[in-house]
Amino acid sequence: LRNTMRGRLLFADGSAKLAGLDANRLELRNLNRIIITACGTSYYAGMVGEYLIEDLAGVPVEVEYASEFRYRNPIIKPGTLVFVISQSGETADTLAALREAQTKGATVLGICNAVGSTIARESNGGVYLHAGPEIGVASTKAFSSQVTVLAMVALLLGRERRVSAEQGIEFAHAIAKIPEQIEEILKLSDKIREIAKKYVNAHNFLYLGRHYNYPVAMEGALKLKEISYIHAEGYPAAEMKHGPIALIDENMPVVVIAPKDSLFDKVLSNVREIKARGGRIIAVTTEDCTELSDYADDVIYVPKVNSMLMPLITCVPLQLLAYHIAVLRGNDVDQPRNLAKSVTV
Ligand code: F1P
Repeated sequence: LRNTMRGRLLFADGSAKLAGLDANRLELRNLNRIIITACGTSYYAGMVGEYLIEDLAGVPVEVEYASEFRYRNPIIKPGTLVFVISQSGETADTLAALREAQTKGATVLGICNAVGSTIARESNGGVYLHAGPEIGVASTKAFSSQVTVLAMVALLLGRERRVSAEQGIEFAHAIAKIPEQIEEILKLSDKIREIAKKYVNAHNFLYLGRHYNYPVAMEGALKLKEISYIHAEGYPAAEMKHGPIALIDENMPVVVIAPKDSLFDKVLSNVREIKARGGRIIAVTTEDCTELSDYADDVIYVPKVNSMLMPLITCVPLQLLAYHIAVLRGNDVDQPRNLAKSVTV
């Protein structure tokens, strides 16, 4: 994450085509619509990107699974810019989406980790994450780096449209503080292991979040599925009433991402509903929250940051929770069964 943020993304990378955002200034200036397409964790990073770009720049964004994009007939008109996101740069569906978009005349910018990968080479431009190799199959630091790059894309687009210089500087400073704040969360690993011990035998988990933390809920659930083989679903907290609430009982832990922000009261009302149905709650909230300890069985406190950057913070305890549950279950977290590092077929 530090490398991604140190500005290396602004410089050309030898033979590689992903020369950074500055190299694509023209494409970024002229766009009127963005499509982001990716698979798995990269897709959830794309969802955060959608929120960021629409909030900061007011440009309409659609996010679509690359695994679907290739099978339908997406409308791409002049002024549509396509971003493909892939840690490995080799995911077959994402590569196919890239080619489909290019066939339709779109400029495609890649956000990739693997230097010289096929997606990096075939993209018309873009950004390398420089996050270092992902040792495990399940993406973790790639997610943080992808969201960081998307925050920078949003900031750049916003500065050219409606974000003032002061707001831009404040946002950039907030991004720069994130690595230290993540270091603080990593110190909670032992505490999260203790929490994990209580839930190691669960068969189903529900993850809930609102707004910027909805994609994090999806990503948290994916991490648990990938490495612990426990079924988990991520939902927007307000959707709970439209179905998943029927599942809630003492056997299904609910992970609620509930930072103390403008939506906190709404999430708290979800928490009360879960409690009233005997559900067990693991809450992730910010250090200034005093209310959740009355309802949640376990509370993980994280530093408070700008709501737009909260996914960079809240994803980490969820990664640690999935990691500890998986280790306690005796799983190989680096090589989970049935999963490939690059899904090339
Ligand atoms: C996409 C992805 C990862 C997941 C696993 C399988 O990969 O779904 O998010 O953790 O590794 O592939 P990529 O296109 O980002 O490399």
